[in-house]
Amino acid sequence: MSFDPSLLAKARHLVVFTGAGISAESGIPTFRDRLSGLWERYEASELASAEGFRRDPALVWGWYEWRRTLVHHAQPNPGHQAIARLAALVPKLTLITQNVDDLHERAGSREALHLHGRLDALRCFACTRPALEIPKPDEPNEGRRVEPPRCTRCNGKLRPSVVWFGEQLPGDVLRAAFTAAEECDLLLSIGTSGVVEPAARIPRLALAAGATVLHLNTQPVAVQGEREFALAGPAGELLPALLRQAFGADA
Ligand code: BV8
Ligand code: ZN
Repeated sequence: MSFDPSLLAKARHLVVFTGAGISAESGIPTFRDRLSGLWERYEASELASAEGFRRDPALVWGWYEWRRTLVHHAQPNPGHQAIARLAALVPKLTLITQNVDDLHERAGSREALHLHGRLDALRCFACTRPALEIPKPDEPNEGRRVEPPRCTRCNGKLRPSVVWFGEQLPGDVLRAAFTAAEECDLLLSIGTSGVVEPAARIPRLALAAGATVLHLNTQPVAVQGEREFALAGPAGELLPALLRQAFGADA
């Protein structure tokens, strides 16, 4: 049985849950599914972790600087834009993202719940206080080592305010995400491999609470039961088509 687009038009509370795949068509490498994927190129545990930063701060800071410049030069794609339009088409929308880029915001989405923090915020690795000014990122140069800037208060090294592996997700954001997943009647899970915990629990929570879940992914996604569906294809094409089917040609 295939997904009925009218469910989107009838949704009272829609949750949109995104992963790295929603930014792929903006030219931001995902973590696993492409040969040049960041995780293929580096050990994620080596780079996206406090131990990695302690061991080689210049390599980790250089990786984040490269990613910040990629995002800085990237544009939101039709997938991000369709999600931004959805907010005006349904009574209530909660956007939850695993991504640390600001492409949802630049597409016009407001109040995205960033489970894993954001690249464009920095804090001190030593005293944890937020950095007051964000240095302009250097030009992209994959894997170049760059010494991290220093905290103006304690001279500690600055780090990106993202959630590294082994670090806890911000409790208030995670609770808001879980609550939305349990309250919604429809959840779109877009561009995520569903590997990273606890974020990967979100579609499962929605399904268990009786919602319908639709996965949008270039790869096939295994679904079970009569309330879980999957569409295979790029989000930048599937989402605009879904809005047209649900809300009419000019949605
Ligand atoms: C925690 C910020 C506990 C940083 C990220 C076993 C061993 C070791 C650890 C664990 C383990 N089991 C569980 C863990 C814990 C660990 C974890 O889940 N590890 C995984 C690898 C197994 N989790 C943690 O450590 C979390 N913290 O558990 O803390 C704790 C408790 C108490 C006290 C202290 C600690 C923290 C996890 C957060 C890590 N940080 N990001 C940064 O970005 O640098 S996660 C990072 O990877 C991304 O943010 C993203 O969330 C994730 C990658 O996942 P996806 O978004 O799904 O992206 P991916 O590339 O995987 O997939 C892309 C998908 O898109 C693919 O399916 C592809 O087919 C599809 N696609 C591609 N193109 C398109 C598309 N779809 C549609 N359209 C397209 N065009
Ligand atoms: Zn400091």
